[in-house]
Amino acid sequence: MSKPVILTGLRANGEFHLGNYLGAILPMLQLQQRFAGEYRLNMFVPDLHSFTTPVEHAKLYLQIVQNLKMYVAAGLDLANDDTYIYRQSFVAAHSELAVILNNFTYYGELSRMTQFKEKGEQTKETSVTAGLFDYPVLMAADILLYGAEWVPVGEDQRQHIELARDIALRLNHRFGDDLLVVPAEWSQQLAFVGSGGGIRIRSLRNPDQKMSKSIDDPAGTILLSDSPEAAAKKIMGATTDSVGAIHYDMEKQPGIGNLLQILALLIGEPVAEVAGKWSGKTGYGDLKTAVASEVKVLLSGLHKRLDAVNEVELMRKLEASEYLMRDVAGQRLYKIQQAVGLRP
Ligand code: AQP
Repeated sequence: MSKPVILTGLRANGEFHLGNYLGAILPMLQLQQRFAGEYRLNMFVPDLHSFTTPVEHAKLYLQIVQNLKMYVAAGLDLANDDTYIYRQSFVAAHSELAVILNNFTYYGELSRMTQFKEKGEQTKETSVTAGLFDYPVLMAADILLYGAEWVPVGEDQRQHIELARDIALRLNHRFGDDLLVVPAEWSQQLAFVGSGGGIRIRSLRNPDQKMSKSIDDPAGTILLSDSPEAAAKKIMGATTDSVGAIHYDMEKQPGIGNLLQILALLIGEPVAEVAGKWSGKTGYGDLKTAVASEVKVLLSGLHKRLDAVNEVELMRKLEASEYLMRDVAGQRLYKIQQAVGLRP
C-alpha cells in the first residue's frame, strides 16, 4: 500500500459521454498501462456526488453498475493488482472526512467555484442545493483520504483540484506536515498525464459550452451508448463557423477546434500535429467525415466489449476493493480525527 496513488472518479448522474471518455477515462487507462506495477490506481464512482444535480433516483443504482462496466469496456484491466474500483458511498470515511474538512474550508472559496456557479445557473428552476455548494469539499475528502498526489481530470475540475491542495496545505500547516499528501499542482498534473490532460470537449451544437451529462443537449452530446451511425450524424451536424478555412483557434473557431481536438485524441496524436495537417483546408465536411469515422470505430468497439463484460467478475473486484479501501481510508481518517482532537 506504499505505492504512490493516482485517483480519478466519474459521477453516475447519467450515461458517459465522449467528453468523459476523452477527458477522464482514456487518460486513466493510459496511466494504467504506463505505470502498471509502479503506482496504485483508484478509479472510483463518486456516487454521493451523483445527485448534486438532479437525477432519476430510481435509475441511479443501475447507472452506477453500467458506468463501472463501461470502465472495463474502455479497457480498464481488472486483473491488475494495483487497480481498485469502488463506490464512494460504500466507504463511509468519505462522508465523515468531508464533515471535518467543511470546517477548514471557507464560504468565500466555495462561492468562487466556477462549476458551482455554472451548475447553479442550470439548476435554477429546481433550486441549488447545499450538496452542490459543498461538492468540492467531498471531492477533497475523496482525494486526501488515499494520499493521492495525481488526479487526472478534465479542465473543468481544475479549480477543485486546486482547492483540495489548499485544504491539504492548510491542515498540514496547522497539524503537521505529514498529516496529508498534498496533490500536485495543476501544471504538474498535466505534465504527469501527458497529452491527455487539461481537456475540455465542447458541445457539438454550442461549442462555447462543455459537453455535459446534465445539460439537455442531445444533438451536441455524444453518449457512449449512441449507435455509431447516430453519433456520426451528430458530428456531421456539428456547429462550425463561416470563416471558410480550418485553423486551430479556440477563440475564433471553437467548433472546428473542438473537432480537431476530438480527432487528435481519438487517433492518439498531439493536437498541434493534427491541426497542422488540416490547417488552411476549406473542406469542413472532410474534417467532419474524418472525425465521424473515428468516433464510429470507438463506439462500435466499446459496444462490443460492453456486451462481453463479465459482471460477476466485476462485482467481485468491486467488493474486494471496497473492503480494502474501507481499511485504507479508515486509517487516514483516524489520523485526521486524532489531529483535530476527536480521538486520543
Ligand atoms: N466536456 C468534457 N471534456 C473533458 N472532460 C470532461 N469531463 C466531464 N466533461 C468533460 C471529465 O469527466 C470526469 C467526470 O466528472 P464528473 O462525473 O464529476 O462530471 P462533471 O465534471 O460534472 O461533468 P459531466 O460528466 O459532463 O457531468 P455534468 O456536467 O452533468 O455535471 C471529470 O474528470 C471531468 O473533468
